Amino acid sequence: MSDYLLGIDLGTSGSKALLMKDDGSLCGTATHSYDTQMPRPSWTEQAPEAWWTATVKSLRAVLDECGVDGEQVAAVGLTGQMHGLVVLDEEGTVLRPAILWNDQRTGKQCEAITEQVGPERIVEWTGNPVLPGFTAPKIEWIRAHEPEVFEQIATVLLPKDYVRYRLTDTLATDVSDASGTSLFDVERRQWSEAMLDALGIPEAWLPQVTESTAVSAHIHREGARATGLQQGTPVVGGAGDQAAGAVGTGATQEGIVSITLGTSGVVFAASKSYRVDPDGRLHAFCHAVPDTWHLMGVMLSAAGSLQWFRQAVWNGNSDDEAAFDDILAAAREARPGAEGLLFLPYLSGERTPHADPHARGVYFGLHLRHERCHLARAVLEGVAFGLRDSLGLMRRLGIRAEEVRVSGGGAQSPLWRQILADVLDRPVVHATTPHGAGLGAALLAGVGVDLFADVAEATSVVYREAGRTAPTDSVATYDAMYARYQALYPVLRDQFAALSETSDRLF
Ligand code: XUL
Repeated sequence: MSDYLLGIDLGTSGSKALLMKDDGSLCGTATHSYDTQMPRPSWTEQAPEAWWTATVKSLRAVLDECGVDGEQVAAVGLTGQMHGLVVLDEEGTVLRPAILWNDQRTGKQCEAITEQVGPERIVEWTGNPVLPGFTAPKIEWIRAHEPEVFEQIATVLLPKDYVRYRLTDTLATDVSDASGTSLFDVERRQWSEAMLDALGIPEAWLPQVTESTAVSAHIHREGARATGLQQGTPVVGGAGDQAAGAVGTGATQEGIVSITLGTSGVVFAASKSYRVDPDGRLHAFCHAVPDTWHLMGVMLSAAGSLQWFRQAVWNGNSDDEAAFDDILAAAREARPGAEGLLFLPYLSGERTPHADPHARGVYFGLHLRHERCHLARAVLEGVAFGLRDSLGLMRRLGIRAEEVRVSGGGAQSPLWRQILADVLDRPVVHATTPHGAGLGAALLAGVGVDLFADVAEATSVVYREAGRTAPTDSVATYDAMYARYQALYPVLRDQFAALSETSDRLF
């Protein structure tokens, strides 16, 4: 009996395989990690081969640990880090390391594309401005800096779709992930001919696009041999990590706003109709639910800021998971507002609300009385302020936030949830399962093979509220500190750009 569903989440730090039964019960997960190379300070790259190796290991491990045979898996769903660029030659060989979503090298390419096409037309054609993390400017960067690679490009893929290619020998993506390429007509849910023509990128380089719940490929012989899955097993389109995560948390209905506190911090709202932010500060992407869309604000370093803090300030040990508990315990000792200390979490530049690759992290207001506990608390609060920025943009677009649901690694901290409830001045709800995107991918697979009638039914089998955190009387303190936080970026913007130019010259 084939009643297991497999979700593969190709994350930024590792590939996670998640196995569930179609009644919603989780059988297990296994993760294998890989490294990120930073050949220059704001560049991030990974080897697609390392993704494949880690995926094979996680997949085999989860099947093994759960005692499930490949042939019992009814369908596979893929999700993962969005926007990354994988380039293949005619033989399907990877031409260079993948350039990732948080790589900031393409500022100049974004400016050039925006000037050439015009900012309004870009939003009209693709629903979004061209941003440094997105895929198209990465292609342009290769054209400018690695012409010998550019000449050999025959295929352009997103990260999770490279894994699909290795599993199925099929070149395909889904509408939600394609939305983050700057080459996709998000309103019509197809590649944007206008944008491709303007940039001189052949449509033949791009994979076919399906809805997230559609079966787009089947495991082929090689894929089956490598993984232990059965040849012919259906693989659905799947979704970018945010849209897939929203499937598990129920942010597929209007009125529910989901916040993910992962490496990046995301504020996400579903929309039945296509709407764009006229200022382009929120992303307007296709959702994983057929014929719906979503709006999203992405801050680049959310829990990533805490990881930096552990490494750079706390104990220099990036493997010490237990240190997070110590940091959170210390942060609890400081009072709300961290005695007037603010932290701007722009450690890898920023996307929402300030799309600025030159922005940098800042501690503002340091005083002799500040101790490590204040430094720690200011990081948690600064991230919450950044998320409040995105929620504010959504409310201005008429998005209702009847319920705020928080998930991701950071959401497991009661202190961070409390800070969020106080900064947003609304209750935040957290779910029982922390397996966001991988779970969503498995659910999408279940819809694809009709084990669930639709995405809403799929969500209902897994989503359980674990608790609610209500705002306290710290709301007023945070309102006052948020006003100071918001005032900082505009006065620093030019200095960030100047510092970036100086650093490029000196370091
Ligand atoms: C979404 C985004 C991140 C990455 C990595 O736009 O950039 O969520 O997908 O997680």
